[in-house]
Amino acid sequence: MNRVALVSLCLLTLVSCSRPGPAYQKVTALDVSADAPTGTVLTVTDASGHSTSFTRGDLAALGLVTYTTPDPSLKNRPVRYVGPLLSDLLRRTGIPQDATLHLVAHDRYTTNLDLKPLKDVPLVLALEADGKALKLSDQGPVYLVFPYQAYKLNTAKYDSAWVWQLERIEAR
Ligand SMILES: Nc1nc2c(c(=O)[nH]1)N[C@H]1C(S)=C(S)[C@@H](COP(=O)(O)O)O[C@H]1N2
Ligand SMILES: [Mo]
Repeated sequence: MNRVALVSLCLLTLVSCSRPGPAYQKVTALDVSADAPTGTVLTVTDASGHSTSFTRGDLAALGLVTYTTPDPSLKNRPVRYVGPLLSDLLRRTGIPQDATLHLVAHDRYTTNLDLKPLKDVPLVLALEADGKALKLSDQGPVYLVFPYQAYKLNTAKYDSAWVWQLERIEAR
């Protein structure tokens, strides 16, 4: 076997044996457009009834990540979402990672989400889509998105948990 072939084979072996990287990348800053939503955008209530309010800046300060995932409400068009990990928001507010969350949207849509089967699946509280701040008029200011690009998730079960205009999270 010649040298090039041998090196290629070694590289291929390395790539196929290495563990997959995380399903997201870290991001340093949000889009700072002048019309980005201000004031409280999300209120989180723990199981004892204690509430914490978050502005867009508060949420960004949790740390930002991004991934590009097909969006089921947009005929699975790939969209690049940016926002904090839901897991980091839960850590900050003292809510267990395996809680059941009651999600409430501005349009009064509600749904319950059991996080137990989603351990280590990086759900993102998207604040930005394809480089633009999400506003109330386009699914924002907060949109809960799932890494469909990287995890085989039951869409019949989870499409309904992509809550847009998400205003409140209550731990049950
Ligand atoms: N705020 C809000 N989020 C929502 C909904 C809604 O009515 N309001 N519908 C849910 C449901 S049932 C589904 S299947 C997905 C996609 O909804 P769509 O098919 O109506 O676009 O969004 C979810 N998120
Ligand atoms: Mo739905």
